[in-house]
Amino acid sequence: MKQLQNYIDGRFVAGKREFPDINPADGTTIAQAGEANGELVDAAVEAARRALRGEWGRMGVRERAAALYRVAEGIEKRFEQFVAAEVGDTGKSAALASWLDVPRGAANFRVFADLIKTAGVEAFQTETAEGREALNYAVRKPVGVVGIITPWNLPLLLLTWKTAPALACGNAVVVKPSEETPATATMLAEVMQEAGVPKGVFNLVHGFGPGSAGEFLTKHDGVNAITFTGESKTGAEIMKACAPAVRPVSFELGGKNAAIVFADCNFDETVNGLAEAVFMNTGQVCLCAERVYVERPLFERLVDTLKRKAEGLKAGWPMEATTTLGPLISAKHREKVLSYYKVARDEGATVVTGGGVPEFGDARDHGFWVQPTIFTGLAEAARCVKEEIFGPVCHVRAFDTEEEAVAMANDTRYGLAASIWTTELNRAHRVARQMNAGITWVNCWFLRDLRTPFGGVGLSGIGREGGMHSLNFYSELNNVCIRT
Ligand code: NAD
Ligand code: 6OD
Repeated sequence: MKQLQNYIDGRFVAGKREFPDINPADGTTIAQAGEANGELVDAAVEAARRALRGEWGRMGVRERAAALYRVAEGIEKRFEQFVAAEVGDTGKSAALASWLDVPRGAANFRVFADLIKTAGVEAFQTETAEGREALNYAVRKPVGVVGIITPWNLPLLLLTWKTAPALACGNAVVVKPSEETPATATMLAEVMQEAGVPKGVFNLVHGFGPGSAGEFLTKHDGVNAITFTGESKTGAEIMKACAPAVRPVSFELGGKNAAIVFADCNFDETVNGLAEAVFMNTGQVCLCAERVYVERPLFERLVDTLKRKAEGLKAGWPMEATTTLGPLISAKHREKVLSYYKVARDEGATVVTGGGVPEFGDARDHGFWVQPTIFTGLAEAARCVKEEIFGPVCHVRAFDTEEEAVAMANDTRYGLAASIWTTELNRAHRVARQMNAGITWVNCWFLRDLRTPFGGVGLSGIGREGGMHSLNFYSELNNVCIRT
């Protein structure tokens, strides 16, 4: 059985206890990962601190950027292996991992290497009261050791989304991937080693959250900042852990995202876009639309067409080219999603399609599959309209006026992403500006430019990453004021 080890100070280190890495497509154990205890987390943080004082700390921007380009190339050289590892851990289709997860893993390193080479700093010429002049300019310095904690839904994409800018800014990192998906993080450590990234710069600890590597990292005195992607309630726990040392945090958390469809939309493009927004990655993308509001004249046609799209998804083995739907990540997560399917029915929903578990008659029956599901008929206060489910499911509701649609879309404690589907330009701008969200897409969904601000409001997060926003979180600015 394959062993997935921690990576500390440039060496692979076995864990103190092992836990299974399970393939969600059929429930089989595909590897054993070694959990890092407190001692190993201490060793990882100390290695990172030493790296800051060593060769890495003295390296100029161009040399650091060159290391990041080598890491991007290293991912691309092992493209198929990364795809296979991501597919094994998540059950997502190889087609999706090849199109989204692995290319983004490499792109994250390239984009932030490019950016750090060209990033400017603020400078001001200041006139003093007595008529002299001062020159102010900011110096960008690394924050220090950054703890990076990531979830299981887009494992490589989300880990590299934080690791790349942190390293670009000259920090050393200790990363803790989800216990559900340890494989591509371990391969990334191999790539770091092959790319000649100095020892201690990138450290990997495997394990869980509370009472394990995740908690040890967030409470560690040697860590200067924590960046986290995951559930909102985990974010709250991490914030408490970081409070005593006033450790800065960047949080990308959950969502209960709305899509607003106006009757003047391009229907085919909209339904295709919605099918992606609801069902991509089996609905396990924080940006997925779980609430769809449709202008009344289009309601029945849209529900009917989206139903046919859902029923046309092919829940297949991940490596089959025709597969368009994977399983959920774990038995526990499936229980959660199925409990919401039940809650929806108890709350009076009409089940347009799905609502249960598919039967295959083969080993997939031991995996964690659910049917793609569409509900209608729920009150806006219903739990399934308010709470994040994180599965292949949405509720569709009709609206009569733009004001009503905006009010319902914004009636949430989350505020990550929204999408608006219309061909009326003025309406697109007007509605987009009113969205209580960090990201609003018009006539598209999850269309990314990595230089743009990414994050959410309310329960969806704290701060923004992306482009200069990432560089600003992963660096400290020291303003130098020189009187001339
Ligand atoms: P999770 O919060 O359960 O776990 C995320 C990570 O945090 C894991 O590595 C886990 O081991 C660790 N962790 C858990 N408890 C911890 C603790 N007390 N201290 C330190 N670490 C701890 O999330 P998940 O189930 O892995 O991921 C799904 C969630 O992530 C969904 O809510 C989804 O919306 C959210 N998400 C948000 C974004 C975004 O960009 N906003 C992106 C992806 C996923
Ligand atoms: O595209 C990204 O940079 C990003 N952070 C996506 C998050 C997706 C959530 O599941």
